[in-house]
Amino acid sequence: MPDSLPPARLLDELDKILGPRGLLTDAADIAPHLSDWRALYRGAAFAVARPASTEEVAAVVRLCAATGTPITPQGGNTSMVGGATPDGSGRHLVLSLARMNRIRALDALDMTMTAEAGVVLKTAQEKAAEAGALFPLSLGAEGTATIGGVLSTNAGGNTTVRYGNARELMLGLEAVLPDGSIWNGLRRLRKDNTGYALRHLLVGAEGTLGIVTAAVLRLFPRARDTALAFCAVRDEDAALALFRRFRDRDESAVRAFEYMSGTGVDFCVRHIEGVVLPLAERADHYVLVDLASSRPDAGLRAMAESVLAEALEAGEVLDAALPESEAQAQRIWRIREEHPEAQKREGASVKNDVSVPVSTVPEMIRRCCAALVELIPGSRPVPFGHIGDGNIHMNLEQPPGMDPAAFLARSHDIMDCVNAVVRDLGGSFSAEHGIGRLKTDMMADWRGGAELAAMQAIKAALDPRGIMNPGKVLP
Ligand code: FAD
Ligand code: 2HG
Ligand code: ZN
Repeated sequence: MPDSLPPARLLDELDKILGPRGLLTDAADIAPHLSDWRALYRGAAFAVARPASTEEVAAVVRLCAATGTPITPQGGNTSMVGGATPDGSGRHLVLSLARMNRIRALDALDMTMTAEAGVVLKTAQEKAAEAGALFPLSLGAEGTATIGGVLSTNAGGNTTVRYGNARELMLGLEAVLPDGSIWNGLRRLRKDNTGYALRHLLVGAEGTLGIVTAAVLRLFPRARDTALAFCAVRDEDAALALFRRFRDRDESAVRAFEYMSGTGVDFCVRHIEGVVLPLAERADHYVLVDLASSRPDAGLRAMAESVLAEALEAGEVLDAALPESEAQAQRIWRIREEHPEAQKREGASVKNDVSVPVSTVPEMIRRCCAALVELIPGSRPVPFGHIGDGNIHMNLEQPPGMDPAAFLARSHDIMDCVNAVVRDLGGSFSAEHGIGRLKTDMMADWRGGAELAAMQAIKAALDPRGIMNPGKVLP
C-alpha cells in the first residue's frame, strides 16, 4: 500500500472492506457525524465508516495506518468536549461503532456481560435487568451514549458515588490498536495481575490509543428496595451535611446524591414540559438522594424519613418530597436529568466540569459564583451535579439579553476563572467529561512535566503516525 492514496482509491479500498451498508459518503448522511451535542464544533470528513465486526474495524485501521489517514472514532456522539468531532481539514475518516451493537454473552453467576462497543448504554442496562441483574452506570445521555464511548471517556454520572466510574465497571476489553492489530483482552477475571493493565490505558484515552470494539462489564444484584427524596436544603454546607448523615447511616444504600441550585431547577421548570417543583416553595439549593438495596427488607423509606427528620430538626433540610409511585420517582429524576437541556434552551452557557475534595465543595461553589458574577455582571451561575463525588458542573448562563456570541467569546475567561478556584482547592479541571478538543490547551499547565511527557511517550509508542483521533487530549 502506498504511503498515501488519492481519495477515490481510498474510498474504493474502504468499500471493499465495508460494503455499501458500512460506508457513508453522501454529504447529508455524513452531516450528523460532523458536529457535537453542544454545537461548539463543526468538522469535515471524507466518509463515515460503519464496520459491523472487529475484523472490519481492524481492516479499516490497517488501511488508515498504511496511508496515514486520520481516524475520528465515534459512538453516540454525545461528547461534551468535542471529542468525537473531526477537525475541518476533511482528511479524517469518522469511524462509527454504531453497527457493532451485539450483546455477545451474559453470565449471571460470573455477573458479567460482554457487550460490543456500539451497544447503547440504556440497552446494556435493559439487558442486564432482563437477566435479573443490574448494570449501574447511569447518565442523562444513556439513551444515545454507547459502551465504547462511556469506556473511552471513563464516564461518571449519577451512580459513581456507589459503583465508581466506567473504569471500575470493566473487567476486560477487546480493541483494535493503531497499527490495525486486534487485542483480545475479553477476560472475565476479577483478579489478573499480568503486567501493565492495557485495558486501563485504553479506558479514558478518548480514542487516541485505539478503538474499543467490545468489553466485559461487571454486573451487580438488582435493587429490591428503593427510596428517593427531593429536598430543599439551607445551603451548600447543609447539602454536604445531609450526604454525611445518609452515608453514616448506611453508606452502601446511597446510590446517587445530587446537588442542584435554585437557578438550575427554575430553568427546568420554565423550559421542560412536564417538570414541576414537587415542593410548596422555591429554594436556592436542592438535593436529590436516591437509595437502593438488594435486600427486599432494607426499610429504605423509613430510613430516609428518619434521616430527613433529623436534618429538618437541625435546620439543614427545609422541606422534602418522597414519591409514592415509580411514575412520581421518574418525574423527580427528570428535574435533575433535564439540567443540560434546560440550560441550552435558556441561552448560551459555558460548562465547567470540575472536581474538588468533597469537603471543599461548598467553598468552591461560593467562591466560583462570586468570581463569575464579578467577571460578567448579570451572568447566572448554575452549579449542579454529583456532589457526593466532589464533581460539580460549575456552569455559567449568559446574562438575559446579552448577545450569545459575545458571551461565548468569554468562554476561556470563564473557564480560567473557575479553574483558578479549583486549582487552589486541589481539584481537577475535568472530572468526568474528558479533554476532547475543548481542553487540550489546559493539559500543559495542569499535567505538564513528567506526567504529560509519559503520556506523550505512550502515544508515540502505540500510535507513531498519530492517526488515532489527532488533536484530542494531548496538546
Ligand atoms: P462519543 O461522544 O461518540 O465519543 C466520546 C469520545 O470517545 C470521543 O473522543 C470518541 O472519539 C471516543 N470514542 C467513542 N467510541 C469509541 C470507541 N469505541 N473506541 C475508542 N474511542 C471511542 N458524561 C458523564 O461522564 N457523566 C454524565 O452524567 C454525563 N451526562 C451527560 C448528559 C447529556 C445530556 C449529554 C449530552 C452528555 C453527557 N455526558 C456525561 C457526556 C457523554 O455522554 C459521555 O462522555 C459519554 O461517555 C460519551 O459516549 P458516546 O458513545 O456518545 O461517545
Ligand atoms: C450531567 O451530570 C452531565 O448532567 C452534563 O454531566 C453536565 O451539562 C452539563 O454541564
Ligand atoms: Zn455529570
